[in-house]
Amino acid sequence: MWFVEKHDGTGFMIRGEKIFEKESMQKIEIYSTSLGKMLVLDGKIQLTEKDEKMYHEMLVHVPMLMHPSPEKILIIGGGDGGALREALKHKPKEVKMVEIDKEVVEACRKFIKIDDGAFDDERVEIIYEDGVEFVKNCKEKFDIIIVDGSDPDAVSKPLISREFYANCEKLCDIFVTQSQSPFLQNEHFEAILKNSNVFKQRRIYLSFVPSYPSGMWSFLIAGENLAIDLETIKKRYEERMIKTFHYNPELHVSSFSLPTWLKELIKKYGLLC
Ligand code: SPD
Repeated sequence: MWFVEKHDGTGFMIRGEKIFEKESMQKIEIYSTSLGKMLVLDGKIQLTEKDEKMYHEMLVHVPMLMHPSPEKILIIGGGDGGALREALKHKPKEVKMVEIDKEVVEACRKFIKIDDGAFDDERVEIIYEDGVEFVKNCKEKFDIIIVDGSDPDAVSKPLISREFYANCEKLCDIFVTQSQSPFLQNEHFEAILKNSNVFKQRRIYLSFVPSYPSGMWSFLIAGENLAIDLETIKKRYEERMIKTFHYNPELHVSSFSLPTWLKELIKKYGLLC
């Protein structure tokens, strides 16, 4: 069968067989495809085995390497375990993962298995709770907060609200969230830019993720001071002995080089370019 994800008159097609389906708070589907196992939530592709590292490595290593010693990490979402797997490569003391939908974790553990044992790591605590409520009531501080939400249509919509960003800002040194396709999903992308102005400094960086709408994928990183140079990133990457498939320090720096139209758009919302 062909699975098709459509966006405003465009679409991404992939051939595969459905191997799992469940309706929980969202519709969870898992396919076996020509790009490996594929997770789909409410009709939107969340990962394929072939390109998930192009997303998870960029989501996680960019903020982690911008921090001198990331020891306490909070991941909101990330039920497939990909972000967790990457965060553990920095040898943090503890990682809390707050996932709203236990069924996603269970389905991914059974059928996708990209966590490489991360779910069972003794430094990891998985909390099944709404991330918005968690940060509202949280008294702990984190070095990094990583938001690995699904598309902000239903379940994940509160993860792009000003209230959520304001609560995260109080709790961490560096914040990062995936911020959709700036090319095809302007409504979501601009809502994220608008609502995140609670942070002192914000920047956008990009990765190419072929199975996501348009392939052009963005991340918003925020904190007190986001300045960093290539030499420092290289040194940290080597000292921490990080092994990656897609990420490297040169790509880290170049991912902040944005096309003119995107620079102009984000400048309107007061972000650094
Ligand atoms: N449809 C693209 C949505 C991308 C954001 N979610 C990715 C989750 C992978 N852990």
